[in-house]
Amino acid sequence: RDFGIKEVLKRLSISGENLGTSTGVQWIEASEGEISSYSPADGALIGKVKVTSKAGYDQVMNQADKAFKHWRLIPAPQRGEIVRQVGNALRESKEDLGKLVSYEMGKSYQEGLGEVQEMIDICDFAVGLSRQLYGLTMHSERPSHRMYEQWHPLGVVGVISAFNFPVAVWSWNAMIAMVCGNVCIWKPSEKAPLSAIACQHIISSVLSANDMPEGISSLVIGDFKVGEYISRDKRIPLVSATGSTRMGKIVAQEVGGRLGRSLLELGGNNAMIVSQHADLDIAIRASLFGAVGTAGQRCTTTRRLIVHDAVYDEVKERLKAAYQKLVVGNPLDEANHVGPLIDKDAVSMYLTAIDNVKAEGGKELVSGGVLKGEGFESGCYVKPCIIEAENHYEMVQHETFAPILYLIRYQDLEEAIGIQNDVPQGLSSAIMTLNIRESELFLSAAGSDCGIANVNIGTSGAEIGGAFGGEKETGGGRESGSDSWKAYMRRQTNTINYGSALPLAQGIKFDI
Ligand code: UN1
Repeated sequence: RDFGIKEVLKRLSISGENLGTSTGVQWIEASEGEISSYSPADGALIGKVKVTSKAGYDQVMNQADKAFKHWRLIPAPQRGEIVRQVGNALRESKEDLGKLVSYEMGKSYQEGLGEVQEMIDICDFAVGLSRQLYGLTMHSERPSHRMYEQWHPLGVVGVISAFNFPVAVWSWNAMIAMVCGNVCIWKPSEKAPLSAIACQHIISSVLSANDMPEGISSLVIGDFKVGEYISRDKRIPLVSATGSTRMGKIVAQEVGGRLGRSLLELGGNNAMIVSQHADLDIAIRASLFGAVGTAGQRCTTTRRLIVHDAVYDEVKERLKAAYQKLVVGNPLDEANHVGPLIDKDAVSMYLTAIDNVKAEGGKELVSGGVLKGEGFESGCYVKPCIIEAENHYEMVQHETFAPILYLIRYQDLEEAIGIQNDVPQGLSSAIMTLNIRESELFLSAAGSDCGIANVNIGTSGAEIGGAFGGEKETGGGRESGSDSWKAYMRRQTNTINYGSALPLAQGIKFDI
């Protein structure tokens, strides 16, 4: 069964050979080599994409630079109107784009739809925001003076996104950046370039319908080399990058070396504390989805379950039973719960992690392994597994992008919070408890050190309305909702003297 993929590709303007470089509406030839995109679902070649050459990148950058000078002068609510149309275009293509994401990246069709829904929601959010880019006014210490602040756009924003949310993370950045008056250059993951090309076709239809110049939202394709064009380019004041901590450190150094800004959303090593006061029905459901959803390839995936001694055995048995019911298989088939990993490299990292954690003393409660046979020909399907482990194990300290859940036992809550925080990453966290003292301690300054801390819901599935991101090696950036828009703007403080004298600040006398 091909689940109607051929028609989906046609409707999304994806062909066997695709240009990967777009200045907005136009696609340009300037390329150097190509990337083949294979589906981890069935191993089939979906299409090829031309990699952007340095000359192609420069062409994109020059257009973007010019477009910024135009776009920044369009009133923000009118920019919002264009983003509103992008949201509507996404609504029209929701099923198609969701299916392509699912087929190219391997997440379930339901999750593919959910990802496109996040894009639609962020468009709505950005439209409202376009009338709310508020600055403060303040009282001057000098007579007949007025002070206020304004927020201005930065310029060309570089967006580097990862394979696991191949389209939503772009939209969180680009839609907010665009209402703020910036133009964007997007380098999607080289593991999911076709989903990005489909998005570029969607946004370009809106840009051309509005007679917008080239350069407002452009696309470049390639691996870290193309990423370097962006991170080293002095003309790009902000680089927003999502991916591994390793990648983030390189981007941060390159952008920091030229004193540019970076907004980083890197690895997570998210834990859920299950207290003896938890509603275990909720805890089991949340940990199951958190650990195996997207085959463990979300930044917010639940990787560690820190369980109170008094309920440890019950949680362990119930989870084992739930894992037996999981159906792994083609992500487009809605009967399946878990799809494949992105590629065979990811499979070998998964296997290495399991071997290493066992060598450190970990005990497999639900065994892992690669699935073989009919339907698993791509070689990317693995068994979600549970391993009893200790938090200090090297592998437990490390983010493995796969469905491996570590079970850890605790005796008292302060110890559990200590375990939860004792990893290099700080993205998402959760506690399952019906005890208000416990939940409030977990949310206090002495509680979770993560950017996201939840009570009685899991670590993944954050809503777009909140600021998304985390601390420590997660990189410190915040994207999407709340006042994350400020990262895409520069603040200017303005003092205006409407009197006829020139009093100096701090009461300084300077008379001649
Ligand atoms: C990511 O994994 O890169 O909270 C982003 C979630 C999604 C976003 C995850 N809304 O799981």
